[in-house]
Amino acid sequence: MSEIFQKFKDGFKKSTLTFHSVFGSIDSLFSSKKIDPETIDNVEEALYNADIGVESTKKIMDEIRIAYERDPSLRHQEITTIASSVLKNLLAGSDRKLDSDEKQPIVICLVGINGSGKTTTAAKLGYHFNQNGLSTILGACDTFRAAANEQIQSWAKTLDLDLVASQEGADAAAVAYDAYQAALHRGRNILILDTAGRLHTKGRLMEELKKIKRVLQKKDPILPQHSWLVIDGNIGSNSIEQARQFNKQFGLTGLIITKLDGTSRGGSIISIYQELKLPVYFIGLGEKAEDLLPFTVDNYVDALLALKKA
Ligand SMILES: Nc1nc2c(ncn2[C@@H]2O[C@H](COP(=O)(O)OP(=O)(O)O)[C@@H](O)[C@H]2O)c(=O)[nH]1
Ligand SMILES: [Mg+2]
Repeated sequence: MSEIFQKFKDGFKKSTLTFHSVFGSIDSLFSSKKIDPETIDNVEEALYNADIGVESTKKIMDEIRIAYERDPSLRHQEITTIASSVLKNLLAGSDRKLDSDEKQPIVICLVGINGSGKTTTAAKLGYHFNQNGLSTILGACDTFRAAANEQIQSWAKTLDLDLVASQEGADAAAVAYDAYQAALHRGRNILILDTAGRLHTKGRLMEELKKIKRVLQKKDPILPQHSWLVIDGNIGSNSIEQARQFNKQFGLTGLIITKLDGTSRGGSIISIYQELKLPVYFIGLGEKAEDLLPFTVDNYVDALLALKKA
């Protein structure tokens, strides 16, 4: 089994447990034990608890009930196979990789509410791309809190990342501009902009984000090529309204969903994708630098439902 799939499995352990609780043990998921109507109800409850969403749960349950009517000797393993194929269909097209052939430096602007994981993710992204042969530089555009600059500086030091730092109260757009200039001059492949957390309802802070965009676009109208919303996976489907507003006001090109390791609601990726139809580039499965993983539908669904044994 690949190391990356193992990380998905470990990361989604809490969500997987919700699903497993229906069957009693991991082994019985793969067993040829017949199911009964009670198990079917329990599966439905487990899917809700994993935050897969009403629509998606209904689609899976419809398929399971049809299959059960057709064949009352349906086995446990067949239920998971049905769930897996419905989920993979629903998520088809949701996984996306950065195209490293894009015009460089590729600018990725991270936005989202306070505490969603932007700063940590900016550092993890820098580390990930560096590890994969793409040079990066970070721009510390969270000038709102004094601690923000220290936090990103400490990450940069630990992970040996290039950083354009800032001062509390500085103009975030000016920092973005300087960071872009630095990326150009130093020939970096990717510039990652960390920004201040804001509620989508706070007009002034939204204006600050728009200004970052305007200033970059003066340099090149295609900038920033990527605007990714960083969402806390613990909040799950409750974050959909927040995402809609960011999308409307700032324009999003993708998502990063963090903290999926700390929740049993790891199915939230499905409901979020169903609503927003924005591609998911990475997911966060822990606090360490290497805990940001490129999102793939197969790894995700197989890990969530524990379809492959570790
Ligand atoms: N368990 C876990 N914690 C995370 C993950 N991503 C971020 N965090 C933690 O979430 C907290 C807030 O992160 P931060 O990057 O400061 O959020 P920001 O306000 O959006 O910049 C920090 O304690 C991070 O260590 C993740 O994928 N898993
Ligand atoms: Mg931050």
